[in-house]
Amino acid sequence: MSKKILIAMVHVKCRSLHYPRVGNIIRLQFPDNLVPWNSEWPDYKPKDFTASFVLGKPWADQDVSEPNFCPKWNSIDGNINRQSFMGEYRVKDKRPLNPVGRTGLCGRGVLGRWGPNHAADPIVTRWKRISQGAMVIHPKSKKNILQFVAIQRRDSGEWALPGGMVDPGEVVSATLKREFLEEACRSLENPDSLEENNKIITSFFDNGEVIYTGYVDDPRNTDNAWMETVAMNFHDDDGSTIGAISLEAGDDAVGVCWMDVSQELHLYASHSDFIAKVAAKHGAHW
Ligand code: RP5
Repeated sequence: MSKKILIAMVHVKCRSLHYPRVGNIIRLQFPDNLVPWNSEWPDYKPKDFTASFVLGKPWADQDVSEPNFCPKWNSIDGNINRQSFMGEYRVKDKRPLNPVGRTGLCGRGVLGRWGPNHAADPIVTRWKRISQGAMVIHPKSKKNILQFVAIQRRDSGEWALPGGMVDPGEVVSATLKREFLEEACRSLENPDSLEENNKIITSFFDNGEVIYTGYVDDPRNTDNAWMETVAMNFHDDDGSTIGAISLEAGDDAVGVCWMDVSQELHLYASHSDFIAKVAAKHGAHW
């Protein structure tokens, strides 16, 4: 019988020295072997940080010390999903523990929810073609080149998928479509062509395939708050629908483009891993 080898996930981007978006918050630095909670580190005492702009926001939880804050961990809590794709997470001293392990910072950082913060990432793809319509073949791999819609994030300047947070009570399919329109396709909201565009988009977003569900190695993660996502691929094989529309950045995006898929990509958080899966699924150049 073949033995199953389990490789523990080690997060990297959420252990960088400087915590993002806020000045001068430093994470404790440590080697990979100390990431899992079951690695002995009795003196582990990272900085406790929750950004002041998070407090009191309608999209954020209250502090765990508030007597009237009684979240139902590991459950659907009213219209907030506090379940993790990673299984049941532990709660210590009233705070959920990051299922991957230590990050060198506790509190919520800039994230709104204690525990999982759920997002959705649309991976919209088409084949790269020359203007006459023929597909472009990569000279080395001899495989067709896939392109996906990438946005440039306003907060870090990094290129990323046009994903976003799932609103309380929102179904993931609605988040995927909403975030794509807000961040990459502002032009489709033009009132003159809204009805026609809505038809194209609705049928396009009806046919997606789940690529990944789970933890995201997001630079904002902490020991007590982390990102999880559902990444879905929506593919325009002949480039005639979404593949033909003009992109326009909006909301939290300052740039948008059709980006060639290859292993040279350096994207935000774990997004390159999702793109690698999509390339393999389509047998595209990587
Ligand atoms: C990432 O953060 C997810 O994969 C998703 O792309 C994104 C959601 O956060 P915002 O873009 O709304 O900040 O972890």
